[in-house]
Amino acid sequence: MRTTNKLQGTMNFEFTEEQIAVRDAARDFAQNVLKHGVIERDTHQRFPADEIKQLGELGFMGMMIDPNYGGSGMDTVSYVLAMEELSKVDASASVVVSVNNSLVCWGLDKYGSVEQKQKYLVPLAKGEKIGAFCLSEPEAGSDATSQRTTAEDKGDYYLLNGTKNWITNGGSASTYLVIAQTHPEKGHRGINCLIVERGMEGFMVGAKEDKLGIRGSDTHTIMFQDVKVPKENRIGEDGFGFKFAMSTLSGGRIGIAAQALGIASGAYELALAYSKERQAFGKPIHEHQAIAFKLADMATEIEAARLLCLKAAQVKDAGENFDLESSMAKLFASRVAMATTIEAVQIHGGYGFVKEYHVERLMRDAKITQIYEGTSEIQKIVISRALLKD
Ligand code: COS
Repeated sequence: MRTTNKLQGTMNFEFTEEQIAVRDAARDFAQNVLKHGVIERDTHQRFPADEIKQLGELGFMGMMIDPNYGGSGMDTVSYVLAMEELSKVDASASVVVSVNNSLVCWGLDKYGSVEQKQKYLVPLAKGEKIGAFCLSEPEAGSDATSQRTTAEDKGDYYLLNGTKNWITNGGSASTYLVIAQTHPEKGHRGINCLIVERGMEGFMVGAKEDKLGIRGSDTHTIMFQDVKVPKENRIGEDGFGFKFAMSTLSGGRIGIAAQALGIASGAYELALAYSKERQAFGKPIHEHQAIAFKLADMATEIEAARLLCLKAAQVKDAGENFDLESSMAKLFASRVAMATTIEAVQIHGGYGFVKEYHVERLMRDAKITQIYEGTSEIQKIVISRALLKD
């Protein structure tokens, strides 16, 4: 299937047996394990620690990582399929999976040294430890080059000082990839990424955020006060940190696009089932065209989002540059997640407004997919720049 000349390659619509098995395993886990307690975890902002441990044992925490480094050696298509299934039920658990897989493990696997992979990647990919990615700051979210956190070069170590905001897995992680400025005069080319361990002297976890959605995931401010980070914990060459962050986020956006897709398809499936059960004016509500047309729009948009997610995954798996495709997938899928969940609540009427029916939570969870790992506005910058580039 050829698309615009800026989008590349062909698209294969057939899944392998392995991809189907991964999707089915994720679906079983979501329906049989995650569903139980999801409302309670959301209400009390309780981190799904046991569930994440089990996902690690099943190989879902380092899906795209070489088995030699503790991973499952799967492709990005399998990752998208798994993320959709998990996110249909519990977007809080799926963001933990997404950050660990694509922002932390994938970045370490692609750009880390052999020693860094042996020491840090193996336990993260096995799910024995959890990782966090620290880029955003109180005054640098979208404008990611304006890092105020500093990593002063002190010879055989960096002296790390600063504050990071809205860090997913902030309270539960052991390994933090921290973006910091070493050479301010060089702008983004002076930025480094350092591997920081929880427990290093001067490392502090701030208060947990009280959030609108994905309330089961734990989001914290992280502070560094004169943390001495050994030089061997820098990823890549001196000054590679910004490119590391951009490249890693590009892959992360496929995970979040798939999360948004799952939130949308989860809400759609609930709305479809409800529309067959609920009677109004003497017949099931899906027999009213007002509801049937909503379902038609929802299903069509979800399918389009699914194709964009799979396209981005296939381009990445082919080893091509996937920045454009991942941003398109995230921009569109997150918009579909928001629109679909609002309609799912509407179809449920008054029941949609109460927790027991799940769709209000999915609606709250959907919003963050338009914000984290690059807002929708940032995705439009990436997309338009790629389209307009000579
Ligand atoms: N992979 C590798 N390198 C990349 C890249 C990618 N996907 N995207 C950009 N770069 C490189 C560029 O090549 C450039 O390097 P050189 O100047 O050496 O060529 C460098 O990064 C800076 O790129 P650019 O000039 O495009 O930077 P801008 O300041 O214009 O910012 C945006 C670009 C806005 C796209 C970027 O800052 C961004 O993505 N911001 C959002 C960050 C984000 O997602 N925050 C959420 C926090 S994580 S939850």
